[in-house]
Order: sequence, then C-alpha cells, then structure tokens
Amino acid sequence: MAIERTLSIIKPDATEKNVIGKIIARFEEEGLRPIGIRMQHLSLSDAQGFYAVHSERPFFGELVEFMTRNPVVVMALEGENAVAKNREIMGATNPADAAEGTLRKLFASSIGENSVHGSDSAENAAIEIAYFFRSTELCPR
Ligand code: IDP
Ligand code: MG
Repeated sequence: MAIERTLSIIKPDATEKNVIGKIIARFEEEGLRPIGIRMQHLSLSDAQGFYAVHSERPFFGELVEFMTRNPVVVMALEGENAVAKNREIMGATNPADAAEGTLRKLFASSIGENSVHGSDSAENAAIEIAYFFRSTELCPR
C-alpha cells in the first residue's frame, strides 16, 4: 500500500450538528493525518465548480444549495491507502445503505445531506486538493 492524499469535506449538516471534532478524531484514529485544514463558507461558484461533474444530475441545484447553506471544513488527509480508507470510514452515499459505525451511518440524515465528502480516486484527489489548497498550505510530515 502506498501513502496517498485525499480530499475530505465536513459538510454543512455536520458543522451544524457541532461534530467537527468527532469526525476529525475518527480520521486520526484510523491513521489518516490532516495536512491541510480550513473552515470556509463556500460561495455558489465554489460549490458549482467543485461539483461540476454532477452539473447535469437532477439533484445538482439541491446539492449546491445545501453545500453553501453553512460553513464546511475542507481537509487534505494523508496516510496509507488514504482514498479508499476515507471512503470506507465515510460509508455509502445513502446513509440508509451505510455500514454500522461509518460516519454517514452515525451522522447523516439523507442521501443529499450526508455529512462528509471523500475523493473517489487518487487522480481526483489531486484535482480536488488543488481546488481548495495552495501547495504552501499543505504541511506533510
Ligand atoms: P459520494 O459523495 O458518495 O461520492 P456522489 O454520487 O459522488 O456520492 O454524489 C455527490 C454528492 O451529491 C453526494 O455525496 C450527495 O451529497 C449528493 N447526492 C448524490 N445523490 C443524490 C440524490 O439522489 N439526491 C440528492 N443528493 C444526492
Ligand atoms: Mg463522489
């Protein structure tokens, strides 16, 4: 297994529930280290740009509205197999399908308001990390 990086976002439903610390602690416990972290209230264009790949989907408007409703926490996580590990910790997109103990099972309320984002490949992780962080804002160990 290789040391990878992935982009994590703690979404507005989770910052509203005041569980930022619980989510970050879970990543740390599972061996993922935050190497860049910022709280940010996304603008409409920030959210539209980040989710551009979903722009033709019927839920796009709802998704952008949700993601701009309140601040998020954007994080670059580093660790062994970080992309797959983060997806495993997050659980399935729909919390109804998410495994016990996953972040989405614990905190998410619906398929849309599902508490966390995680990159789906190392290639997309690099693109997504660069969307939110300059290289000088990352502090790898
Ligand atoms: P993922 O976050 O598990 O990778 P994607 O299919 O990439 O899931 O969808 C991106 C985000 O769009 C989801 O996390 C969720 O917030 C939202 N989303 C996905 N499907 C639906 C839906 O059917 N209704 C409303 N929102 C959705
Ligand atoms: Mg996705």
